[in-house]
Amino acid sequence: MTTDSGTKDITDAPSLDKDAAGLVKGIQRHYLRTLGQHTSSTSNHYKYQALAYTIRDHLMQNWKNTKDAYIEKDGKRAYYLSLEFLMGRALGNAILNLGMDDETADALHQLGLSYEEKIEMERDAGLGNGGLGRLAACFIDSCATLQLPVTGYGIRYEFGMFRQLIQNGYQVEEPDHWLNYGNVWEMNRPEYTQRIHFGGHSECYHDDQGVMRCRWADTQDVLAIPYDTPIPGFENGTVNTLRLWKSAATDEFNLSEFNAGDYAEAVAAKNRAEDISMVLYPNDTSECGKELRLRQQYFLASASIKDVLRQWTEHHGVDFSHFADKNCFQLNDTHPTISVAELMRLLIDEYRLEWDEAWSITSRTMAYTNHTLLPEALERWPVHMFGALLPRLLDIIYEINASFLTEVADRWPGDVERQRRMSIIEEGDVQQVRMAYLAIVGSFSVNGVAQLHSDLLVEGLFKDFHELWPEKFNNKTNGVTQRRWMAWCNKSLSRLISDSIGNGWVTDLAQLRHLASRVDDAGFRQQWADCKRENKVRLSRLVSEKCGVDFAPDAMFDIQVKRIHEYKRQLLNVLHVIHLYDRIKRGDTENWTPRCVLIGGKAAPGYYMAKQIIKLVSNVAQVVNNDPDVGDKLKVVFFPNYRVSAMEVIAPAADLSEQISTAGKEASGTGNMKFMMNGALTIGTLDGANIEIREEVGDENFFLFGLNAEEVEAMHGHYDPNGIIAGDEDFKRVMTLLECGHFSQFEPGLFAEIIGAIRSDRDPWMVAADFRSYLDAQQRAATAYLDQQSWVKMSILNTAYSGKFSTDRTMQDYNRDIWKLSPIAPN
Ligand code: 62N
Repeated sequence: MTTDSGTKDITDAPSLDKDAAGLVKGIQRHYLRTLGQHTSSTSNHYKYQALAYTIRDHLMQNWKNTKDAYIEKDGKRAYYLSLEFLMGRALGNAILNLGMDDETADALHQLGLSYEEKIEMERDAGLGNGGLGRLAACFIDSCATLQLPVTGYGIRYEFGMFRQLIQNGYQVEEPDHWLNYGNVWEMNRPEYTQRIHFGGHSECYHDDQGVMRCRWADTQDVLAIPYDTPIPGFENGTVNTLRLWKSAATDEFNLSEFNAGDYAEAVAAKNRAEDISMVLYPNDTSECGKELRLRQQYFLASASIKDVLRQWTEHHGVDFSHFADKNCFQLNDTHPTISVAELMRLLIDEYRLEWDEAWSITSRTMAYTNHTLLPEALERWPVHMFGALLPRLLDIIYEINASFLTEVADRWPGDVERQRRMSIIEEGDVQQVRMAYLAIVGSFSVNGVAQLHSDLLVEGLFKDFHELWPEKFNNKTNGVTQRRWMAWCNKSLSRLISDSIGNGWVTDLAQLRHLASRVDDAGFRQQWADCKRENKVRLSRLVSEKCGVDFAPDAMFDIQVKRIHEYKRQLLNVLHVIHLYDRIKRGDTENWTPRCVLIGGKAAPGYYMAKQIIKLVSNVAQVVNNDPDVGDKLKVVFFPNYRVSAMEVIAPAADLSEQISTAGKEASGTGNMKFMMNGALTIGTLDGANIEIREEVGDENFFLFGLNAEEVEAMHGHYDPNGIIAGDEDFKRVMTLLECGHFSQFEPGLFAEIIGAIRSDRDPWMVAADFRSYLDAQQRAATAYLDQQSWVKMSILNTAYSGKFSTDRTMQDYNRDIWKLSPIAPN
């Protein structure tokens, strides 16, 4: 386009050809001109990069159009604040969402390159621990597909989740320097840098109008530099943004030290600033209490809120009267909850609003999602640490608490015990800031992530708050994105499904229910079984490569992958494996169902018991896999370095999904949904979203066992594991094998703590209580598997009834009840 003055518009880039020929040209151009590669024989990595740049080119115009449309429509917007975004690989997802899969395959074929090899060159973006981080990634995928104006805000960790090696059966952690070879998907935006304060002190002063005000003085500042990643919707022209902040030293920070002549101290200070975004904390439950972690939380909160206020004032000036109608922050657990105090601080100290007005805005803008019922996982920060690092924010929290406790006192006059219980500040040897309580007080919405979890929250942990503000509390059952967890990772099944019911399920997962009527079609069942088998062959190759064990594709693939934690009860799984081994050794193998058991997941580096459990799985695997009596009846592996890209191979190949947490402990689970969607049957307790999965698929297509949450609670004080063991011949033999050192021949006493935990009447996870019922359910599953015709029917029905568990549905629920955004389509 040429303007009146005869100049050309710099934003008016020529459009690109989406066909294979266009892609070939793009790949060739980037290989030479962007990457400077001259010979076709150099490493695959440059070829991956050339492809990734080419695909990225196709996102850019849509990204710009989406931003323009959001600005032009000026609708309400939401921000997903999360310390974790477990994105995995981006290339395949972008290709899928652009609808360019066939063209890409064709282009790579023309260039004599392998599609799969290029995909595998990409490092996972592992900026999360587990379910909570992956949920954030699925959420922003669905928001883009639904054309909701939602931006993700997080931290650009230099080191993501550690790489897990297994050495001599033990977990060994290696740093994950995932940016080593560059990141094609991020765009550095230094022009939006923010300045973040730490330390110093708060002081009062009179402003130019003589009004008494507070400010935060003598701070040590750090810069927050944004890096944007495009988040494409499915074939809809929308590309949303994930904005991740990197920390950097300020110039004058260095300069003042430099002028004082202390060069070394200047460089060290620079390091301290850059520490903030250096590493993801690998704890998936209890908070570590480290000051650096609190720095990370404030860094994210402050940078993100300032970024939103910058955009607001650019378009609306300093009139905040409609801010709460136009903006909503969703807090992913308590990790970014300091946002409540930071928004207050900015409105009061920087924009000079009155307290009440600022509070009205803040508490109509924040919404909090809880992801755990474990009391030890609730974040608390020592007041002294808080005050030293964020003095002005501590002032504000005290003031929020004071007016909150007045409200409590008005509602329950004289109930000082209740005030003590509900206070944001916990009294005791060391005073602590209770972040969950700050989140509840500061938010208009508080939600759990599955119905049972939400019910238990208001009956237990948050009971007092529910009595005060029942209207705040709600449930939003989790989901997963079917684009990654079916359309991309299970292409053969996706094709079969689309051939059968059309491809509407890709954006409307409920349509899968139309598959239910196909279960009586023997031809369809055969095709379904063929897809599963093909996926099992693919997983077998991976297992053979990573574990050196051969999985026979006709055996039942029995899989538990998730973080290693006592409440998730990988131990119960191992006890069952030992029981199967024991049966084989005793010759009790009539009507045997061959099984391949795969267990994978990372342990928090400081979690001793979790690491012992990994060692136990490895040792049991060692014995079982090398016993000639066992042969193909049973194989067991500990799958190393479980992560998003591994799940893309594992979920499509699973027959049986292990969801065996102690009832009332797993908030939701989301792996359970990925397995169900891919046609696995669940063996599970009445916990988290398992309950809803069973409701959807029907009891006859689900292997239920174990105590329910109420029974678990009632059992405390009466639990007698040693009695249970003594009364159960199978259990006794399993314990004998463990206790005689059969799985620790050269390391006597190795599993003493594990044995002690199983036998302890204070075992909070009650492994022994569910042992018998678990074995029975496993036997039902094994028997069912022998009838392949009926198993395949159940498999189809699991997929057919998985429609509820799409994050498209979850995001529509958040939007209807909490965010209230209008979808905006770009031009
Ligand atoms: C999971 F830094 N939580 C739930 F210590 N937490 O366990 C699972 F503060 O049931 C849900 O399905 C899932 O969330 C999604 O709702 C989870 O993954 C963490 O990863 C985590 C990370 C850091 C911390 C605490 C918990 C800490």
